[in-house]
Amino acid sequence: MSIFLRNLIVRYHALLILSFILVPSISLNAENGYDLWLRYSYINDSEIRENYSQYFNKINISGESETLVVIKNELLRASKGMFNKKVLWENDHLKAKLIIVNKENYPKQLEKNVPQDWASIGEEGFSIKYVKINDNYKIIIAGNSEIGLLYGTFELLKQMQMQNDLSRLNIIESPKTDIRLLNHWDNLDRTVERGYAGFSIWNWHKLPEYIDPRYEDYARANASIGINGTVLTNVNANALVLEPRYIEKVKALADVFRPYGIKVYLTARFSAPIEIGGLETADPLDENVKNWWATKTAEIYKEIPDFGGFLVKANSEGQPGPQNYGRNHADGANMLADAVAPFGGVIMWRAFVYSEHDPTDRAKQAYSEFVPYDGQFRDNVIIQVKNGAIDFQPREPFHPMFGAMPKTPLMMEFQITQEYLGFSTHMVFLPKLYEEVLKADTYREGEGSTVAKVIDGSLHNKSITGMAGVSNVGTDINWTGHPFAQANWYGYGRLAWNPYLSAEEIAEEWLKLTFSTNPNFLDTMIPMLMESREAVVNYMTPLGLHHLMATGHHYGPGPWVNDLSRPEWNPTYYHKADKEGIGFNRSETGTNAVSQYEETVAKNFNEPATTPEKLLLWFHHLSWDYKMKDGNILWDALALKYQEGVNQVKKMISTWEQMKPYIDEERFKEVKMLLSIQLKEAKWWRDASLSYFQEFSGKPIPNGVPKPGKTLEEYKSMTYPYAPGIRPRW
Ligand code: BDP
Repeated sequence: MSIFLRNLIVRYHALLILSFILVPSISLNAENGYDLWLRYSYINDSEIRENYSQYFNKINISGESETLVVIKNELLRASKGMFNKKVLWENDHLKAKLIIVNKENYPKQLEKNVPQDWASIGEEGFSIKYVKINDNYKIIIAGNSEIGLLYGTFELLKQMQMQNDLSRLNIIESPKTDIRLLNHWDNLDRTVERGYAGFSIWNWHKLPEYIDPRYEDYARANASIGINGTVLTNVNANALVLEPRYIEKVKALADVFRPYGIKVYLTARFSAPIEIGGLETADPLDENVKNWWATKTAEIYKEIPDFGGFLVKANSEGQPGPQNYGRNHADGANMLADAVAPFGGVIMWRAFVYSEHDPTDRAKQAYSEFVPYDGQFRDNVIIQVKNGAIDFQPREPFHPMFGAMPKTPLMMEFQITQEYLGFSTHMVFLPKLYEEVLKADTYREGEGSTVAKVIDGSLHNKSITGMAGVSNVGTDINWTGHPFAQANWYGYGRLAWNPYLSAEEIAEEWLKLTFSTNPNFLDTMIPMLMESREAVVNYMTPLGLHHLMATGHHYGPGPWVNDLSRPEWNPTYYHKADKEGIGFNRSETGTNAVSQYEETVAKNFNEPATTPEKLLLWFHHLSWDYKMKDGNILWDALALKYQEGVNQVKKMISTWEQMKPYIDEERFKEVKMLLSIQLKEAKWWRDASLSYFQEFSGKPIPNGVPKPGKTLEEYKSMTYPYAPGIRPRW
């Protein structure tokens, strides 16, 4: 029996004994969550500890660079935490137990004994091999670049933290996308649009001199999951960040991040040439405008030679853009692309556009505005598309643009911050949402044309690929507000690296790294995480309903709102409840948004019978008496779904109670309190929504669902002027 298996069994037994006899006496160290998934907690099992720590007695790293220093520091930190031991460095690779080496320094002798497949390791990838050379077991981490070595080191440390069997290590990994970004919606005044974890971690006021140690920990955390870029500023951009006084601050951050393989990017306000450049126009075809951007870009690259490029939100929600000058998105994007091209920069041009002047279904507008320009964008432009056509709802069908622009690179934009999913109060494991979208089949090149294949570029052979996640990071001690919101940052990074990973394996990894490798804990918590996303869909927007939240801050239910100046800002625009029924008719008999999908997909979505019930009301307006697959009428099914969501949260609470023995008290209590708020809010969503929809259905609340505790008027009168994350006025 392998040591590994034996240890597992021993631990199982120990656990049984513990959970029956010793539970009250266990005390786990309080943790505030700052260390994220890089806790390197002490390994109590002496056999495993000794087995792992032998590799830290003789580590050989050849070469000198900032990234190698980062690698060494991480090894020191991990060794101190996991074994309470120092690291011993070994100059002779023949004597070393752990060798970390790039292609350039790879010793001839090793090449003979342990050949590497450098091509499949790729520019940012790595291999980790457990090998026997002259009767000695060694681990070799190899990469073409030092960043690859850094990723490989983090992978080895992850394997150890998960207490995996090292003798099985034979990994070759390389990222499947090129640009793996966090998008910070952070403002220069340190507020964070849709941020629920405190203020922005960028302390603009004290930069460039004062380097908060958090910057480095942020970089470590990101590098450990393969994130290689960060857009520092809000998509609702402020031109000031392009002024020299801010560029020097951005440079200071770039210098901190560089050794971690992380590039900085900025958002570009399209009207910056007017606002800070003194020009009279920002017309992308105007020579002065082109020159202004070219000069500005050169100025940035002079300070930050590896600056990544610009992210642009144009002609959307009041932001300026090329259409202000009668130009199109390609004109705008290409002008900026020309400015950054000499320096190897990219332009990420967002497809999140909709206009109050366009009376067509909001869900159709991005596709209509972009698809006709397929093939007209420069090579260094990538279009950044949200996962769904409306706006980061708890559930949306995949965006019809995916797969529909074969000649243009498209990158995914997911939201990690939980704007529409309970802020940082609700436990919602978002990799489940991401996975659903990535696995969706666009059918654009026949069956199996998944969104993941669009994103990794394999469907249409793209030269640049990427993924962006709207960050949920702030100044809260645990970074993300809810301890479980860390899982969404982690899971996003893992999927940006490999969009084919399953949500379940991510849940397992994250739980092991963040809480415990105890099998009882994992067997209970993995299913809980996996279900948490469906729970929030059920208690907020079941059966394909969407955009029902209150105005502005988006906190809590507001399905009744119908007095906002722009029709498509009103929830009533989306649910269209009336005496006849509920739902948005996007079929051929309605707005025909289904026609933007490939024929097979469109055909399914066009008919209620072939539309998945979880998306039913996204595509169809159906009678309250419509018969669902289980025989219930729609009204009853809707009410029961709301109740199911509430029940799921109740179950989460009792599951969490059982996890007490495995969690330190601080995080246990924190999550417990948050779950009780989640339950309160889940009930609020159910009761307020059903009271309102009942006005139209005229039907009784079905058995099994309690009657709402307040009148509809009372729900409507609840206001929350100081709910967090609201978009500041500017
Ligand atoms: C919406 C947010 C808004 C953002 C916008 C965007 O409510 O704050 O500015 O998306 O993505 O989800 O541009």
